[in-house]
This record gives sequence, structure tokens and C-alpha cells, in this order.
Amino acid sequence: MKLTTTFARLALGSAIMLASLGSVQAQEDEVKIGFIVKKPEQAWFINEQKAATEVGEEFGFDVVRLGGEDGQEVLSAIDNLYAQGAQGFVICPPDVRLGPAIMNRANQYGMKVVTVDDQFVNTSGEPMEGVPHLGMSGTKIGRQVGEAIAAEMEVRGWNPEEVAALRITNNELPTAVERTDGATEALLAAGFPEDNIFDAPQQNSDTASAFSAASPVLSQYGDYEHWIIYALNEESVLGGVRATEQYGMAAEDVIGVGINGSGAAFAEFSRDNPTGFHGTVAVSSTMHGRQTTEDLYRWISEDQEPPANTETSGTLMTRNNWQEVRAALGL
Ligand code: FCA
Repeated sequence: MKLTTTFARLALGSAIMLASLGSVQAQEDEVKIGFIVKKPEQAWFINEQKAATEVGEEFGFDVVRLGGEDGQEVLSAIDNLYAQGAQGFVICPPDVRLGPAIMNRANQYGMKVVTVDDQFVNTSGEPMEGVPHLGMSGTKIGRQVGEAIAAEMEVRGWNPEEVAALRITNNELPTAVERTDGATEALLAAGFPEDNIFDAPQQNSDTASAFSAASPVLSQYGDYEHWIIYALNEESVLGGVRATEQYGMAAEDVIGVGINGSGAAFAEFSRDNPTGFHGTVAVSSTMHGRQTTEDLYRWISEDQEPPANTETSGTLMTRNNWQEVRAALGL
């Protein structure tokens, strides 16, 4: 009786071993990747991750969507992905200076990494060019913002000398600096007076931090009747617009132009009455999510390394054309 039990146990043991060997084999053939974003609740990132999942469904591999709102969260997300057998991840990091630490962890695990939107910088603050990146062309898209604002000022017949600019800045993030610098450049080229540009440095890249940054600037320069607003993204421009409303300014006295073209802008354009949010330069978050996911997949499965740096472009979206632009960009 005892012998039989031992034998049965042994037989069961080898069956389990065989079964687990089988699953290791399967895991080796199966591709699984992570898609980690700094702000999982923001419409831009929701859409990007959704697009990534769809690519996985089409090609037949798994995409694990994760949030990484600070360094600790990102490192645990990477550990978690490794434990699940993932071979790599796409990431928009919460702080670009985490690049070396993130790469260190990924290299320990032999995982491949592609950055999206916000490119890693090394300890000297230079872009980490060894990590394939896809993001918007910050300067060009920023210029489009400046040009759109200048054009709308002309439509409204504003005298630039009497207009104040609320420039919501984020100096920690290189793409943000490129975007607001590009907009400033285009405004100056259109004759906007440099002395009328006032900075509102934000701590983050969302509406709440932009609102807090904007309010004191509006009250400090409350003599201006007309305001233009720009920032790294539409969420932040919306924070500025909300601050002008709280300050009692009318929609026709405010021209805010954002960047992204995500659900935040669609909700604003869908309101019955126009607000100070005039428009946004829309970029395809669908394409950003799809392309980076596909690139990483091919790198893992076909050993085809992605391009070092891909720059994407944008289209101005306003209350008048947003539905057409949305459809054209697959949003
Ligand atoms: C940055 C911004 C996002 C989006 C993205 C492309 O990460 O914070 O809102 O503009 O670049």
C-alpha cells in the first residue's frame, strides 16, 4: 500500500514536471510585452494603451497595460512583467531622468525597451539615443500652436500690444520645452511682443497643476483684457482656460490652443457654447500606441531593431473640424 502510494506520488510528480516543462516551452514561443504609461487616467494614454492591445490581438501576442506614476511604480511594473514572462516593454516614463535606472533593470532581465512620447535622458541630461524612441516633433508642433494662435488673434482683430500670453511651462520635460519654445518662436515671428509673455511653471502635465500655476499669473497681470494660452498639452491649456473662467474672463477674450487631440479636447468641443479653448494640434495617439507596440514585437520576434527616433506630426483641430480630424487620425 505504502509502495503504491509512493509510486503514485512519483508518477504524479513527473506528470506535473512534464506539464510545467510544456508551459515553459509555450512561454518561450509566446510573446508578451508591457505598455507602461505615466498617467494611465489621461485620455491620450488610455487611447495609446488601447491601440497597443489591439495590435496584440491582431498579431496574436499579449499586451499588459500598466501605470507607472513614479520611479518606484515603474520598477515594480518591470519586476511584475518579468515575473509574467514578458520579453520587453514600451514606456512613457513619469520622469525622463529615470532612463538609466529603468534601462539597468530591463538589462538585468534581458528585456527590450522602446520609449514613447517622453524620451529618456542620461545623467548629463542628453537624450538616451540607444533606446528606440517614437514621439511628436515638439518644435514643429509647438510652432503650429503659435501660428494657430496668431491667426485667431487676427480673426478677432486683437492688437498684440494689448494681449498677454500665459505660457504654462514644464522645464523638467524636454519635449515640453520644445513645444512651448516652438509656440513662442512662431508668436514672436508673427509680431507678438516678448514682454507680454508670462510664465506659469507647472509641477506636472495635467489640468490641476496647470490651473494652480495659471491662477497667480492671471491675478498678477489682471489689467490685460485679452489672453492667449499655450502649454505642452491640451490638458494643461484647459487648466489655464478654467483659471481664466474662474477669474471672470469671457470666452471671446481668451484663445487657448493645446496639443494632443484626445478625449479632453473632444469633451470641450462638444459643449453647447464655445469656451476659451480655441483648438488643439492633434497627433494620433492611436498611431503612437500601434507603431511602438508593433516595433517592439518585431524586435522580439524577428530581431528587427526599431528605428532610433521617429518624429510624428500634427493637424490643427478646432470646434469646426474636430470630428473630421478625429476620424482622419483614427482616434
Ligand atoms: C507628453 C504629454 C502628454 C502627451 C505626450 C505625447 O507625455 O505629457 O500629454 O502630449 O507627451
